[in-house]
Amino acid sequence: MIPAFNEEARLPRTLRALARHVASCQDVTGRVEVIVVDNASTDATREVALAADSPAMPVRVVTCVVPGKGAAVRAGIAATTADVIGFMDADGATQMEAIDEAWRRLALGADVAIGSRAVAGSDTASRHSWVRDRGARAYRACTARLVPGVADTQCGFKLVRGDLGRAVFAELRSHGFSFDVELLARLQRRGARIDEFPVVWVDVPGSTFDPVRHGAQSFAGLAVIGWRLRSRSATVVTPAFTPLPTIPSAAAAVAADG
Ligand SMILES: Nc1nc2c(ncn2[C@@H]2O[C@H](COP(=O)(O)OP(=O)(O)OP(=O)(O)O)[C@@H](O)[C@H]2O)c(=O)[nH]1
Ligand SMILES: [Mg+2]
Repeated sequence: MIPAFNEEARLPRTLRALARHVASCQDVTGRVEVIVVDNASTDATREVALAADSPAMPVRVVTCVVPGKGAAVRAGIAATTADVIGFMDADGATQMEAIDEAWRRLALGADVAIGSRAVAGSDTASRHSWVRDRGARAYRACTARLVPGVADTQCGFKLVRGDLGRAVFAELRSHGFSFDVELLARLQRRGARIDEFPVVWVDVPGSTFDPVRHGAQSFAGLAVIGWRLRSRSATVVTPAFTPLPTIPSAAAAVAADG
């Protein structure tokens, strides 16, 4: 699924690239469906999303009434039924090859495969401003306590087993950009195997992330997540998923949303 807020400019190119990629790897992934989740876009996000709908790659739009990327991704995941689900950003900054690598890792036994700009092999030649980079570094230092062992919580590309993903997303309370941290922390507490793999990431102008407003909210969000995870209700472990058998070959591939 793809969260999209005023993405009429960036979404069409991403959906075209995704359709091309899906066509080339469908024998491995099976049928791929895309859910675009919009909340309160004031441009033609909805129309450009629906214009990309095709029999080869169905696209539907879900409207989320709660604002924020986290709320949108949660609503999109709740609308899925597939065995493998995931989300990616509308800007297409993470290159599509990430789909193949994430899929391979799930097939080899990972519960979750997350793209990363901070592990060996990643390529992020074109990055953010100096200020944004410094902010991201400070943010990573803070997330290290909440999700130990994960170098880049914020890359906008993650695939997860469907049953597990739907169960964990239903628990999330973060509506903003920090939801990835809560997601990963809750997955770790369930004992999920999280594979972090390098991606090629190319900055695409037109970010919806305001370093001042969203930056401050993101740091505050971490404090709230830490508090929630320490609270009694968050420590209850619910055995909400059973292991998915490893996919032995392309012929046994499963369908995915987004
Ligand atoms: N539905 C919805 N989507 C959102 C909202 N805020 C951000 N998004 C989407 O979240 C994705 C990531 O946002 P970006 O603007 O790329 O920001 P980012 O990836 O965190 O930061 P950059 O590294 O600058 O790209 C995009 O697909 C946005 O459209 C929101 O409030 N609602
Ligand atoms: Mg982005």
